[in-house]
Amino acid sequence: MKILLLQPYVQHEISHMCIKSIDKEKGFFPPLGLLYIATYLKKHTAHEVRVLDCNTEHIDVPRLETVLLEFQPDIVGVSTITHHLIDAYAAAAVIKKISTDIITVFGGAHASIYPITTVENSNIDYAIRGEGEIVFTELVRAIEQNKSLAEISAIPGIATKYLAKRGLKNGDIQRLFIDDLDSLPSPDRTLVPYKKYHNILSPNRYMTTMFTTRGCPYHCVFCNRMGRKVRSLSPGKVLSEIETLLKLGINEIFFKDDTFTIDQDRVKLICKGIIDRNYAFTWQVRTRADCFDFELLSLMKKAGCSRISFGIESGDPHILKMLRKELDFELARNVVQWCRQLGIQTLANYIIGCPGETKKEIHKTLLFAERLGTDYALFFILSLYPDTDLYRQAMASGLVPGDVWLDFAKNPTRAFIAPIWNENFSREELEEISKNIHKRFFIRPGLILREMKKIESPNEFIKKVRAAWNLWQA
Ligand code: B12
Ligand code: SF4
Repeated sequence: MKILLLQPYVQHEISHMCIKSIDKEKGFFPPLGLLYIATYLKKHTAHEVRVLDCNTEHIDVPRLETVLLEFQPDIVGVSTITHHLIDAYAAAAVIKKISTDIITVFGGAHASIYPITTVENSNIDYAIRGEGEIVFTELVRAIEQNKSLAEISAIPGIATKYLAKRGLKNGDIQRLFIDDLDSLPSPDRTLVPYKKYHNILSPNRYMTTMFTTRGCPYHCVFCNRMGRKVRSLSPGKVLSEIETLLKLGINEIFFKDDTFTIDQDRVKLICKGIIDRNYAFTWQVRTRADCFDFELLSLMKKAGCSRISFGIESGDPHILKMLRKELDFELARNVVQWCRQLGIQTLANYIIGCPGETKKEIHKTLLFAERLGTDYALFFILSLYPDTDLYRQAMASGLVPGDVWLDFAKNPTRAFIAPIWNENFSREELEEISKNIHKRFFIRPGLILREMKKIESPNEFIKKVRAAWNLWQA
């Protein structure tokens, strides 16, 4: 059979939690979830598998129709987050317009929250809840073997119209996690034009993303992540994936794990491996500021780590407590200082518009950010994502009028506005505050001078000037 796995072209993202001027220049990351699934399928079956990232390849709906007519897939898997649902549904509609025989399967963060609601859409046959490598392969096998809808509906992790008609709810579908990550083949980046991916923070390099763990054990109330249980690739498997990437000419890796340094001993082994094997590339990680010691940081620097991104969230301890972030400010200050000493760049993410927050607390966050002195800082407006504790609190308190995300999942319209915690500020006020904070943080003579010194190429210079100009005009 022919299987197409696609990431739809995004034209109607429903909300931006960061100001658009920065968003515009940020670049694209490869569709890692689809690459994992495609590589697994190719290893375990003989089907013809293609991955299409419509965004980097500029394939809008009319062009998708042409691609579908040419490739003639039997099954199309679509990956989507809730925020891109309008475009994902448009892709499903065009697939079924070409032929109702093409089987459509949805997966990703959205289908994992709303599997039954997803299959209630007439253009979608199946939705997978959770990690898709094994279960999608099982589904493909079941389709190949002409299994009945009732038989397919008995496979854990799959939502079907059969189950929807029998009244099952979204939460009734089992959410699957893969325990042994080493059993998965490393995602084959050559299935997409991997040299086209770029990011404002690495404008002149061949970059890619990588995951060495899945899941996060912390309990931040605003977050929806890949499960609480942390599962890790062994250091050996991480190193062999890195080696493959280097052979492809990739020279920058963004480790996108929720908390890369959650197991410090494992990271030390990875760093020692990179150093011993003389792998030459730069890399950056996302993690918490309290999962470090100086020895680990020094080793990371020696192994090529160039930037660390932390979720600090707030400069006010009461707000942090309410967010259940449990972050030690003192440790965060130490880590940023160690990074400066070692020459590792730092990026801190903050959130404004939290429950109970007034201008006083926001000002405290800004002052904290300035004093902390990370190289970059982003101030996001708190968005109440579906399936998070904070969203449930907002519904229970009446701040959000009912389950607006579920309504959107059933009937996505462009008029939908993602809910925020608007107890003390309107959306417009928060957008204005966010703009002003970014301007104050970024448009400082000291920071501009420092940025100029870091520029390595004319291309990088143009991108940074353009982003700064957009920010100035915002
Ligand atoms: C990296 C990342 C980003 C990156 C890159 C996104 C990209 N396009 O690749 C950046 C920083 C750009 C980003 C931006 C945003 N992101 Co983001 N991001 C993530 C993150 C941390 C990891 C995603 C990832 O690559 N995972 C690794 C792969 C292996 O896992 P996966 O993609 O989930 O795929 C697995 C399964 O989902 C499933 N699967 C996936 N697709 C398919 C398809 C089929 C057919 C099947 C069967 C299965 C399947 O199988 C895969 C393998 O196991 C997740 C949080 C998390 N930890 O998951 C949030 C997350 C996906 N992002 C989220 C959001 C909301 C956004 C933004 C809208 C935020 C904003 N507006 O400010 C933007 C959208 C921008 C954009 N154009 O994509 C939400 C989505 C929530 C939801 N309800 O859908 C998440 C879950 C985080 C959260 N806060 O809750 N993001
Ligand atoms: S915000 Fe970060 S630390 Fe908190 S639960 Fe989510 S992934 Fe974990």
